[in-house]
Amino acid sequence: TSTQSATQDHDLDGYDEEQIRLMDEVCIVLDENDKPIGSASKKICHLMENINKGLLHRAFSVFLFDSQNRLLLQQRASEKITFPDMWTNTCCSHPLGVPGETGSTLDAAIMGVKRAAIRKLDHELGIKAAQVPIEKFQFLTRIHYVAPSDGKWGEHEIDYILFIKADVDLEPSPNEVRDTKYVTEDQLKNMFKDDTLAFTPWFKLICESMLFEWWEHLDQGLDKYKGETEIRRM
Ligand code: DMA
Ligand code: MN
Repeated sequence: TSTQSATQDHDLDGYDEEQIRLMDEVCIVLDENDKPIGSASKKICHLMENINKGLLHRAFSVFLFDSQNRLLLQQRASEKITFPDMWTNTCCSHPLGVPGETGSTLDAAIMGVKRAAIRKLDHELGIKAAQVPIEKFQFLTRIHYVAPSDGKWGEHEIDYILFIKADVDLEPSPNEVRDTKYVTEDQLKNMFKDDTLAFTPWFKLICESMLFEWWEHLDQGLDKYKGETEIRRM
Protein backbone atom coordinates (compact mmCIF):
# COMPACT_ATOMS: atom_id res chain seq x y z
CA THR A 1 0.00 0.00 0.00
CA SER A 2 1.02 3.63 -0.35
CA THR A 3 2.03 4.01 3.33
CA GLN A 4 4.53 1.16 3.13
CA SER A 5 8.21 1.66 2.42
CA ALA A 6 9.14 0.13 -0.93
CA THR A 7 11.67 -2.09 0.85
CA GLN A 8 8.81 -3.99 2.56
CA ASP A 9 6.64 -4.15 -0.48
CA HIS A 10 5.26 -7.21 -2.22
CA ASP A 11 5.11 -5.56 -5.66
CA LEU A 12 8.89 -5.38 -5.54
CA ASP A 13 9.78 -8.94 -4.47
CA GLY A 14 12.74 -10.36 -6.35
CA TYR A 15 14.19 -7.07 -7.63
CA ASP A 16 17.64 -5.63 -6.97
CA GLU A 17 17.88 -4.18 -3.42
CA GLU A 18 19.30 -0.86 -4.56
CA GLN A 19 16.60 -0.48 -7.23
CA ILE A 20 13.95 -1.29 -4.59
CA ARG A 21 15.40 1.38 -2.28
CA LEU A 22 15.23 3.96 -5.09
CA MET A 23 11.48 3.26 -5.44
CA ASP A 24 11.09 5.34 -2.24
CA GLU A 25 12.35 8.49 -4.01
CA VAL A 26 9.77 11.29 -4.10
CA CYS A 27 8.58 12.28 -7.57
CA ILE A 28 6.75 15.49 -8.53
CA VAL A 29 3.10 14.84 -9.46
CA LEU A 30 1.75 17.10 -12.21
CA ASP A 31 -1.43 18.18 -13.88
CA GLU A 32 -1.55 17.99 -17.68
CA ASN A 33 -0.06 21.50 -17.92
CA ASP A 34 3.05 20.55 -15.95
CA LYS A 35 1.89 22.34 -12.81
CA PRO A 36 3.09 20.52 -9.64
CA ILE A 37 0.02 19.34 -7.69
CA GLY A 38 1.71 17.09 -5.12
CA SER A 39 4.22 14.33 -4.73
CA ALA A 40 4.25 10.53 -4.67
CA SER A 41 6.88 7.81 -4.42
CA LYS A 42 8.65 6.61 -7.55
CA LYS A 43 6.90 3.27 -6.96
CA ILE A 44 3.41 4.78 -6.87
CA CYS A 45 4.15 6.87 -9.99
CA HIS A 46 5.29 3.87 -12.06
CA LEU A 47 2.50 1.37 -11.33
CA MET A 48 0.23 1.05 -14.39
CA GLU A 49 -2.82 0.83 -12.12
CA ASN A 50 -2.13 4.45 -11.06
CA ILE A 51 -1.02 5.61 -14.51
CA ASN A 52 -4.30 4.27 -15.94
CA LYS A 53 -6.09 6.65 -13.55
CA GLY A 54 -4.08 9.59 -14.94
CA LEU A 55 -1.19 9.87 -12.46
CA LEU A 56 1.51 11.94 -14.18
CA HIS A 57 5.02 12.97 -12.99
CA ARG A 58 7.99 15.12 -14.04
CA ALA A 59 11.11 13.62 -15.67
CA PHE A 60 14.14 14.60 -17.72
CA SER A 61 16.14 13.04 -20.55
CA VAL A 62 19.77 14.06 -21.12
CA PHE A 63 21.42 13.76 -24.53
CA LEU A 64 25.19 14.16 -24.11
CA PHE A 65 27.38 14.71 -27.18
CA ASP A 66 31.18 14.57 -27.23
CA SER A 67 33.36 17.09 -29.08
CA GLN A 68 32.96 15.02 -32.28
CA ASN A 69 29.16 15.33 -31.94
CA ARG A 70 28.74 11.64 -31.15
CA LEU A 71 25.80 10.85 -28.85
CA LEU A 72 26.44 8.83 -25.70
CA LEU A 73 23.95 5.97 -25.36
CA GLN A 74 23.46 3.69 -22.40
CA GLN A 75 22.03 0.20 -22.16
CA ARG A 76 19.95 -0.01 -18.99
CA ALA A 77 21.04 -2.60 -16.43
CA SER A 78 19.14 -5.91 -16.13
CA GLU A 79 18.45 -4.83 -12.52
CA LYS A 80 16.25 -1.87 -13.61
CA ILE A 81 12.61 -2.47 -12.65
CA THR A 82 11.29 -0.59 -15.70
CA PHE A 83 12.64 -1.13 -19.22
CA PRO A 84 15.63 -3.38 -18.25
CA ASP A 85 18.35 -4.07 -20.85
CA MET A 86 17.04 -1.50 -23.32
CA TRP A 87 19.26 0.99 -25.16
CA THR A 88 18.42 4.61 -24.54
CA ASN A 89 19.72 8.19 -24.44
CA THR A 90 22.58 9.16 -22.10
CA CYS A 91 20.63 9.49 -18.83
CA CYS A 92 17.02 9.74 -17.68
CA SER A 93 15.44 10.16 -14.30
CA HIS A 94 13.17 12.36 -12.21
CA PRO A 95 13.68 15.65 -10.42
CA LEU A 96 12.78 15.03 -6.77
CA GLY A 97 10.16 16.76 -4.67
CA VAL A 98 12.82 18.83 -2.88
CA PRO A 99 13.25 22.64 -3.05
CA GLY A 100 16.22 22.69 -5.46
CA GLU A 101 14.64 20.33 -7.98
CA THR A 102 10.96 21.37 -8.01
CA GLY A 103 9.61 24.51 -9.66
CA SER A 104 6.23 25.91 -10.63
CA THR A 105 7.37 28.37 -13.27
CA LEU A 106 8.97 26.95 -16.39
CA ASP A 107 12.30 28.68 -15.62
CA ALA A 108 12.43 27.25 -12.10
CA ALA A 109 11.45 23.80 -13.35
CA ILE A 110 14.23 23.91 -15.97
CA MET A 111 16.78 24.79 -13.26
CA GLY A 112 15.40 21.93 -11.15
CA VAL A 113 15.76 19.31 -13.89
CA LYS A 114 19.29 20.53 -14.71
CA ARG A 115 20.31 20.03 -11.06
CA ALA A 116 18.69 16.58 -11.10
CA ALA A 117 20.53 15.78 -14.34
CA ILE A 118 23.92 16.61 -12.77
CA ARG A 119 23.04 14.41 -9.78
CA LYS A 120 22.03 11.44 -11.97
CA LEU A 121 24.87 11.71 -14.53
CA ASP A 122 27.16 11.09 -11.55
CA HIS A 123 24.98 8.39 -9.97
CA GLU A 124 24.41 6.37 -13.17
CA LEU A 125 27.54 7.05 -15.21
CA GLY A 126 30.09 8.37 -12.71
CA ILE A 127 30.39 11.70 -14.59
CA LYS A 128 31.64 14.32 -12.15
CA ALA A 129 29.72 17.59 -11.81
CA ALA A 130 32.77 19.61 -12.85
CA GLN A 131 32.59 18.04 -16.34
CA VAL A 132 28.90 18.96 -16.81
CA PRO A 133 28.50 22.53 -15.48
CA ILE A 134 24.89 23.64 -15.21
CA GLU A 135 25.28 26.50 -17.73
CA LYS A 136 26.28 24.03 -20.45
CA PHE A 137 22.87 22.31 -20.46
CA GLN A 138 20.38 23.43 -23.09
CA PHE A 139 16.66 22.90 -22.57
CA LEU A 140 14.88 22.03 -25.81
CA THR A 141 11.29 21.10 -25.07
CA ARG A 142 8.90 19.02 -22.97
CA ILE A 143 7.33 15.76 -24.12
CA HIS A 144 4.18 14.30 -22.56
CA TYR A 145 3.96 10.55 -23.20
CA VAL A 146 2.71 7.30 -21.69
CA ALA A 147 4.44 3.92 -22.13
CA PRO A 148 3.78 0.58 -20.44
CA SER A 149 6.88 -1.46 -19.53
CA ASP A 150 5.71 -4.96 -18.61
CA GLY A 151 2.01 -4.65 -17.73
CA LYS A 152 2.56 -3.92 -14.06
CA TRP A 153 5.06 -1.06 -14.45
CA GLY A 154 5.29 1.84 -16.88
CA GLU A 155 5.88 5.53 -17.49
CA HIS A 156 3.57 8.54 -17.72
CA GLU A 157 5.65 11.68 -17.76
CA ILE A 158 6.26 15.19 -18.83
CA ASP A 159 9.87 14.75 -19.91
CA TYR A 160 12.26 17.73 -20.15
CA ILE A 161 14.73 17.26 -23.00
CA LEU A 162 18.25 18.50 -22.15
CA PHE A 163 21.26 18.60 -24.50
CA ILE A 164 24.83 19.02 -23.38
CA LYS A 165 28.07 18.96 -25.32
CA ALA A 166 30.96 17.84 -23.12
CA ASP A 167 33.85 15.39 -23.12
CA VAL A 168 33.50 13.31 -19.98
CA ASP A 169 35.05 10.42 -18.07
CA LEU A 170 32.74 7.46 -17.46
CA GLU A 171 32.53 5.11 -14.52
CA PRO A 172 29.10 3.46 -14.88
CA SER A 173 27.27 1.97 -11.87
CA PRO A 174 26.69 -1.71 -12.69
CA ASN A 175 23.17 -1.90 -11.26
CA GLU A 176 22.11 1.13 -13.34
CA VAL A 177 24.01 0.75 -16.61
CA ARG A 178 24.93 -2.44 -18.45
CA ASP A 179 26.83 -0.83 -21.33
CA THR A 180 27.62 2.51 -22.95
CA LYS A 181 28.40 3.49 -26.52
CA TYR A 182 29.13 6.70 -28.45
CA VAL A 183 27.35 6.78 -31.82
CA THR A 184 27.18 8.94 -34.92
CA GLU A 185 23.81 9.54 -36.56
CA ASP A 186 24.48 6.77 -39.11
CA GLN A 187 25.57 4.32 -36.43
CA LEU A 188 22.39 4.98 -34.43
CA LYS A 189 20.22 4.53 -37.54
CA ASN A 190 21.96 1.20 -38.13
CA MET A 191 21.36 0.11 -34.53
CA PHE A 192 17.63 0.63 -35.11
CA LYS A 193 17.80 -1.87 -38.01
CA ASP A 194 19.28 -4.56 -35.74
CA ASP A 195 16.33 -6.45 -34.29
CA THR A 196 18.42 -8.07 -31.56
CA LEU A 197 18.52 -4.63 -29.87
CA ALA A 198 15.64 -3.10 -27.88
CA PHE A 199 15.14 0.63 -27.32
CA THR A 200 13.13 2.51 -24.72
CA PRO A 201 9.82 3.92 -25.96
CA TRP A 202 10.65 7.54 -25.08
CA PHE A 203 14.00 7.34 -26.91
CA LYS A 204 12.23 5.93 -29.99
CA LEU A 205 9.63 8.73 -29.86
CA ILE A 206 12.35 11.40 -29.69
CA CYS A 207 14.36 9.72 -32.48
CA GLU A 208 11.29 9.52 -34.71
CA SER A 209 10.41 13.17 -34.18
CA MET A 210 13.09 15.79 -33.49
CA LEU A 211 16.40 14.17 -32.53
CA PHE A 212 18.12 14.08 -35.91
CA GLU A 213 17.11 17.63 -36.80
CA TRP A 214 18.38 18.93 -33.45
CA TRP A 215 21.55 16.86 -33.81
CA GLU A 216 22.28 18.40 -37.25
CA HIS A 217 22.03 21.89 -35.72
CA LEU A 218 24.31 21.27 -32.73
CA ASP A 219 27.11 23.42 -34.13
CA GLN A 220 24.91 26.21 -35.51
CA GLY A 221 23.62 26.65 -31.96
CA LEU A 222 20.15 25.38 -31.20
CA ASP A 223 18.62 28.84 -30.93
CA LYS A 224 15.83 28.00 -33.37
CA TYR A 225 14.77 25.02 -31.23
CA LYS A 226 15.70 25.95 -27.66
CA GLY A 227 13.30 26.84 -24.89
CA GLU A 228 10.05 25.73 -26.50
CA THR A 229 7.15 26.60 -24.17
CA GLU A 230 4.52 24.34 -25.72
CA ILE A 231 4.35 20.77 -24.35
CA ARG A 232 4.58 18.21 -27.15
CA ARG A 233 1.94 15.50 -26.67
CA MET A 234 3.15 12.17 -28.08
C1 DMA B 1 12.93 7.87 -15.96
O1 DMA B 1 14.09 7.22 -16.22
C2 DMA B 1 12.83 9.03 -16.88
C3 DMA B 1 12.46 8.94 -18.15
C4 DMA B 1 12.51 10.09 -19.05
C5 DMA B 1 11.94 7.69 -18.68
P1 DMA B 1 14.63 6.00 -15.35
O2 DMA B 1 13.68 4.89 -15.33
O3 DMA B 1 15.99 5.70 -15.90
O4 DMA B 1 14.76 6.62 -13.92
P2 DMA B 1 15.75 6.22 -12.77
O5 DMA B 1 17.13 6.27 -13.36
O6 DMA B 1 15.55 7.25 -11.71
O7 DMA B 1 15.39 4.85 -12.36
MN1 MN C 1 9.21 8.03 -14.63
